[in-house]
Amino acid sequence: IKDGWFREISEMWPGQAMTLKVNQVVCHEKSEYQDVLIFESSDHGMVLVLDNVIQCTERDEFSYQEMITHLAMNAHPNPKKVLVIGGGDGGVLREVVKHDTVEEAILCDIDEAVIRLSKKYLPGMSVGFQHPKTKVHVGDGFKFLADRKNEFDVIITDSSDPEGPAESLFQKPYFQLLHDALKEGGVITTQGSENQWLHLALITKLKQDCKSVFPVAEYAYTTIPTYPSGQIGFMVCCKNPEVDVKKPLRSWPREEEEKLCKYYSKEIHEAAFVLPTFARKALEV
Ligand code: AAT
Repeated sequence: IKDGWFREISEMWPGQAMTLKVNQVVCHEKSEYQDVLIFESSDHGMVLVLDNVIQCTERDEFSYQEMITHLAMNAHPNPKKVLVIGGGDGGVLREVVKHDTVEEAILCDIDEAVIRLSKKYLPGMSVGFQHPKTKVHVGDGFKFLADRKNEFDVIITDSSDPEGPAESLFQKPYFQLLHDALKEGGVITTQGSENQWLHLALITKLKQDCKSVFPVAEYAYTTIPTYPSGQIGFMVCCKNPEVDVKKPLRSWPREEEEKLCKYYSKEIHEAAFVLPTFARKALEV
């Protein structure tokens, strides 16, 4: 923070940086795993920053949290048991429990500080932790998955970027663990290493790794002003080769959809997989 502005400078997006005006810093601490900063911004509400990377702002978090959740949930016919890896702010849990089919939603985040501070300063997201169907486990997502087999209908990896504690969550052995932890017909989404403007080569590799483990692996994206270049992508994969994850298997009636979601709709579910030509061609290989 310099002269009242936070700048998101990182080698992951060379030569560019999102800048937000700071009203006041509400907390700043070094946890066991990362530097945790929460500040109140002038126009984007509260902002959560880990190791100098913006994780969410109250103004636009719904785009990311809704899309990473409902792309997976609505590509499954009957998701009952759901796992969230990362997601310590609680926003993805908040979205998961919007589905009446859910019986149990477990969240595993590596950092208790993110969970504790989100409960204190990000009530609109951490409301997810209050739901009776949710359970929290503090620990590394990779290790948590290692002894889970054939257990979940949907697994959502809402992790930070590949540099830092989430590095292992972007590699092939992790996708194998995800695959094996799913029941038959299970679906996953993962944070897809930023976006097509910045990391096309990384995304291509990510998709290839997913394809070598899952019969169905597709890339989708959403727009979100406060993530680098205003977009972030997801890998959406399914264990059942017959399922087309691009088409929602389930959807809410329009009126309910509008009550539950501010960004997601059944139309945007399909549109999220339509890529501009340069990205589509790169990801075809
Ligand atoms: N919904 C907010 C968006 C995030 S949060 C990422 C979460 O992943 C953090 O709470 C962090 O503590 C957790 N995390 C990191 N590594 C691990 C791990 N190995 N196991 C479990 N949880 C982990 C993501 C924002 C994306 C930013 C885009 N630039």
